[in-house]
Amino acid sequence: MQAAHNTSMSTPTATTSPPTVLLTGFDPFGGDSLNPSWLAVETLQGRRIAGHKVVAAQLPTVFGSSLVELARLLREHRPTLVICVGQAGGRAAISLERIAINVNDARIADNAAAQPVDTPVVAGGPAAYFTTLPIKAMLLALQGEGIPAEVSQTAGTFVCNHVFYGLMHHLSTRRGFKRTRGGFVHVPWLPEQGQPSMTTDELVRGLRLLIATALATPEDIAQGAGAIS
Ligand code: PCA
Repeated sequence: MQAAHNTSMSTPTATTSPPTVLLTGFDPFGGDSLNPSWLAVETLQGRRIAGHKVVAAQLPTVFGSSLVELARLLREHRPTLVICVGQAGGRAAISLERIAINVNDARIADNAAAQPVDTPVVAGGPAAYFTTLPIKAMLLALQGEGIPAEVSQTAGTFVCNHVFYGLMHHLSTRRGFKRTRGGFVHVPWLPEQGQPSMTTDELVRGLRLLIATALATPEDIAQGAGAIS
């Protein structure tokens, strides 16, 4: 019998930090006093999931500066996985966003009183980017645990889509991010904000499962989830 050749045994671990998952939420906007995306995300700060360390950070609900802050976080943490999370009032399930589009079109002002209409997120950038998260595997994982979930074909045209597009543009064009996967997830209101809603506990459970599933699924599965129209 041959002895197993295990190179990881001889790799020094004292100075190497675990790979990082960057998880972001937003501050409250549009007159709300809380944002479930941040309340759920912040509970996961510093948690270990599948050998990765979670870094939780809040982004401002502001066109432009949200992306400046996201770029800083990406430079600082060099994550292997990025999931940006935002509130989508009126939705009844955790929405796994498929596509980010190159347009800002705000119906309300952002938290810095800006309200861009029909401007590009990135001038000259491609019309859209697809998520690089395994959203079908994530959908099945959530549904398997009885957590309401759906694939969404639009993240809107406000700050969430802006951040989603900016994230995907950064990952696909900047050096050093070729192997970083990322995407966007919308969450419903909390019960105190209105209906339909999900509780913070359920959102946290869902986010943990999304991270674990993404880390365990290098290639997404083929599973139909599209609407018939
Ligand atoms: N939701 C908004 C921006 C911040 C948030 O949590 C959106 O869906 O664009």
